[in-house]
Amino acid sequence: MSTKKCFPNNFLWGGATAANQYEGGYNKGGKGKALVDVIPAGENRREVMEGKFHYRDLPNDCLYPGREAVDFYHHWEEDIDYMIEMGFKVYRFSISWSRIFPTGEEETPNQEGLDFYKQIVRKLVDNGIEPLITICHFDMPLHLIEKYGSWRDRKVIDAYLRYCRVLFETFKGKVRYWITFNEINMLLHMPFMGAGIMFRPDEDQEKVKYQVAHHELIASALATKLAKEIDSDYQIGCMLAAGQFYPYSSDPRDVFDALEKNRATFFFSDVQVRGHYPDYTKQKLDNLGITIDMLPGDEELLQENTVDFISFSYYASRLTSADPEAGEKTAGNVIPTLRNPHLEISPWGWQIDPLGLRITLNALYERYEKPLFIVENGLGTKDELVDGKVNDDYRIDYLQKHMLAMHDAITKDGVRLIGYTSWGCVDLVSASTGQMSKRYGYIYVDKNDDGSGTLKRYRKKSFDWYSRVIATNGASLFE
Ligand code: BGP
Repeated sequence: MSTKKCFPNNFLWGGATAANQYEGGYNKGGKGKALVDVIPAGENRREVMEGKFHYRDLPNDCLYPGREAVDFYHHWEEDIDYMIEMGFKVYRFSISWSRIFPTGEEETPNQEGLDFYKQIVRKLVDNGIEPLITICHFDMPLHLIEKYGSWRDRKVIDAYLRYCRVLFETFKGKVRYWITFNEINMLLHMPFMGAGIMFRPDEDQEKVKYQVAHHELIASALATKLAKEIDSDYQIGCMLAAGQFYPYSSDPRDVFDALEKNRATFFFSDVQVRGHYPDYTKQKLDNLGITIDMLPGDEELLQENTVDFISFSYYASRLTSADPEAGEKTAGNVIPTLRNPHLEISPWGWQIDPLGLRITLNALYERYEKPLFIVENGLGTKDELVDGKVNDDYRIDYLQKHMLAMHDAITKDGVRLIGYTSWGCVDLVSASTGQMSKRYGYIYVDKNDDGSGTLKRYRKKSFDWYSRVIATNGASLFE
């Protein structure tokens, strides 16, 4: 095994965005209303995203940051030019479902919406950038939520497949990599943001969540089947909000608690990669008295249509204890965690753990032995624009350490990692907070938390740094 100081040939370096936080143009080009259009910034955001506060009951003066976002809708050429300049090999982005099917129920797609993405794919392909498309990234037509209660109803699977068919047929021969659902496990933690679920009074929320999970897993399997029928070269991936749970102490109860918390994430990939419900989930549901409504043939569908690669986001590891009083809490990517005293934290309280990335890569690779793809990682923090420049050495430091951990996983542990797209390569709206000030990009966008700003773009210091990493296939990380 090679330990040379660069990454495998053809390693896919790039960046990632998603329509709901980046694209804007929410009422342009025939687009229908989407889930993100009703998620406000400010104090009610969290409860709306958790499905506990109905968006219809929000005050009139709310700011909805996803509606304009950073207006990729009108800046796509300029932004992709920056990606070309940085030497991207891959660009991960999502398609807004309601731009293609405004209500989700039309017989034919909205041509204007489709044309918007066609020109993007054309520009990427013409410039040697591999598109990696997320079909559903915290996004769906609002109509499907209002009419069917979202993914609780199997009719939404049909709507999703109609949408998938249009994408797979339109981009045949141009796009290779697809992700069926962004962070599919997030639906357990943020049911509205993750899957459009608003809870009704007195319902068994766990039952609803697992039923919705089943429908998304079936939709993902059917999409995988459809993709292969249309183009056998298509590579389909699942996508997890990953980051291993560590036990808070060596107390076996803490160790067991970490094992159970990790299962809540692995449940999804176990189904999507291995093709069946793991026994620990079957037993858990049985113990909770939950029966999932399945149709005859569902189990075969899951078994026969597993994914080709496993993609995931990694921002940090997580920490847990069996003792509810133990430790101190800190923020993290939605899923609750305790503060790990061995780690530094970002100004938003997110922990920084490059070795945790290597641990997470190993956990996934040992479990599945399939190609892995890191499709989100990065430091969300404040930047200061001074004389048109941003000196983001802190971001470079974060990224450098995580990339070195990836290199260790590849060259010392034998992990098969095929690519890396850092999150929010152009600054965009934060999913958890709705803020603009929590920035991840190599490109600064002049937009503020209150929605003001010129939307003008500026290269940050990390822009040149990342360009060099890509140009040297990682060798510059060792200089
Ligand atoms: C993931 C999402 C992204 C993204 C990222 C960073 O959960 O897939 O959409 O936003 O986290 O989180 P945040 O925006 O809250 O900083």
